[in-house]
Amino acid sequence: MVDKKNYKVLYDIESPKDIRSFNTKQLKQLCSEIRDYMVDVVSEVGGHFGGGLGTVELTVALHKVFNTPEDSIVWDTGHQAYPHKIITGRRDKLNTIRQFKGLSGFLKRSESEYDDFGAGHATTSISAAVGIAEGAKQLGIDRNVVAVIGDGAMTGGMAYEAMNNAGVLQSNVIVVLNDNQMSIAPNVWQISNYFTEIIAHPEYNKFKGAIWDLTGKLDNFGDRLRKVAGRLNTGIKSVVTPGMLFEALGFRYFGPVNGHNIKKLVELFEHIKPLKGPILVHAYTEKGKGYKPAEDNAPKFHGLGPFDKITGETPKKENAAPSYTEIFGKALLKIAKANSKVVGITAAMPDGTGLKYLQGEFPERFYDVGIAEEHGVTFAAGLATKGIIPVVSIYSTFLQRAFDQISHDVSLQNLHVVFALDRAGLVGADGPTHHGVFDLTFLRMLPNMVIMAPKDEAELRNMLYTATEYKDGPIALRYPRGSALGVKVKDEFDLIPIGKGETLREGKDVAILAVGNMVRFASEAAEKLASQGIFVEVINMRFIKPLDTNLLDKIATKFEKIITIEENSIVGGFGSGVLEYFADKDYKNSILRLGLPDAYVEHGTQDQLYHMLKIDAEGIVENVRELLDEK
Ligand SMILES: Cc1ncc(C[n+]2csc(CCOP(=O)(O)OP(=O)(O)O)c2C)c(N)n1
Repeated sequence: MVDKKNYKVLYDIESPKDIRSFNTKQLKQLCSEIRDYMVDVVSEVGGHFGGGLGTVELTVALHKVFNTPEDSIVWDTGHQAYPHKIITGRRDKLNTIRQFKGLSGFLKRSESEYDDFGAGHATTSISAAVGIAEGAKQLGIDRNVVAVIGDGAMTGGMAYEAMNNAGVLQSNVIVVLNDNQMSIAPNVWQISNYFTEIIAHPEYNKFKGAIWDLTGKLDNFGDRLRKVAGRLNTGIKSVVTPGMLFEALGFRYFGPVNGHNIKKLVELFEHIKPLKGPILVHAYTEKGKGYKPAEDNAPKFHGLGPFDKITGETPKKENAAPSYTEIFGKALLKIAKANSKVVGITAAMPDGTGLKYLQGEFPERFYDVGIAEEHGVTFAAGLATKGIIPVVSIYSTFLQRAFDQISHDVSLQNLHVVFALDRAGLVGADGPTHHGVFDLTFLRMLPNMVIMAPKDEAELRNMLYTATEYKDGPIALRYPRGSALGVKVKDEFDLIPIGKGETLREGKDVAILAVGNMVRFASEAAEKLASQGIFVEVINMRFIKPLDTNLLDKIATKFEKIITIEENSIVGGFGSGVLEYFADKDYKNSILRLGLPDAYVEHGTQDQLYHMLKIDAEGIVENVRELLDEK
């Protein structure tokens, strides 16, 4: 519970303008109160946490020094922007974060004029900031533009594409590298080893004072040092200027700086504010800073549900069935034990994808490529050319990044790569940036691709096994976020015949062709409708591609009215595939496609969203009755 009495300055802040006159003591007080407020609120409602605790001083210093919102701050990914939300007029709504109709968990342009650029996916900030800076240049406006990017996000290639471009253009962008050495899991950023080596180097420590001077007061000395450094060989030079890598890309490097020293940060930002051209500020921070349980367990506190404020303990879920992720991860391990060709690839999500089980037992057959989905896919394609069976486990929403790699490197060459798309469908609180609702569409258009969606965890295991055994080309399975259904799972695996659906329930009035998670809702709806005298045939199609055309032919003759249902955009997805087949065959049945609309769906719980979109059991009942004109 938030008790206003505990706060001396926080409630005086309605916008960043209110902190511009603060002295260091007041700024420190504000930082401490922002942390307390985050603990108070997030412990009650859940949300992203550790990243925000690590950016408190950076946030306050940036909003103090820069004239936001005229100046721009672009936060990468956006999960670390809770302090930013708190001081940009959203303090009192923070307790609605990630809830239906509440604040977004990420950045959102429509939410605040201080959110210069929407985010949710990683590694977009520098590109967007360069665009904003060049936009200002085009319009003849003088504007400072800052991108704040984590070391995790720096494992994504787009950061380097953007820096290269900024260097070529000599754009007025300031990139703040928020380096806490963590992604969600420990980061796999090779460059951080380079920094660690330099910073531990005795020569660097000899020059350290001068390096810091480069960032501020003794600038002339800094320039002289640079000239000296310029004459040294590369190895020694990098010791004197640890940011040589960034300098090679055309950036001036400042740092490393302690990202929790508000006084130093303010001085530094004041100093660089008038400078022109691309600048990189390297700040070391600690994820979870100031809240012991989060400092001690950064992965857990990256994002979580409500927790005990004093102990950091999260309540145990009672009797919940295991998640699809866990079922997948354990099944993959079992398959890998029997088939030494199978390896797993994750893009920075070993826990989130369940690959941690494989990692634990076969670390040499587990690859964390960083937040580099594009590379991960082409890397898998390379492995597949040598007969390795890569299982690429990426959330549906993040796989969007790698579309060309799936097409050009995998499908076109018809390589046996297994795509395991976790979090497919509506993900709930993370909202539109994270809903995985386009994969059926973007995979279905690709030649050679097989696409499956299990109705429950038993089928998920069998589909994964089938995918690893299938040798003919790329094959994908997609499954939802959250707990599985709790059905009985037998230990050994069964092969599922490719392109074969199954009839789960016979009916006579209407047929529902369902895939994945929607099969259970269709079955529940059929049960309800039966008690109302309406008899629905329920078919688990299993395969979005290839479609079971024998089954479709039979359905076309047996039923006049057919419903397709999928947890994907109805544009170009499973229902579209059925429609195309019916059109090609000149079948005249009437087909109603249920699924997600051609619009970005907001955040809320999964159940709220299913209900809103009328694709839960109740919604299907309504749809069927309307279709049969019996309402
Ligand atoms: C393209 C993409 N892949 C994966 C993710 C999932 N994800 C969210 S935050 C995060 C780690 C980010 O690490 P970093 O940038 O260092 O920020 P920190 O949390 O450490 O502050 C990951 C992998 C994502 N948001 N976007």
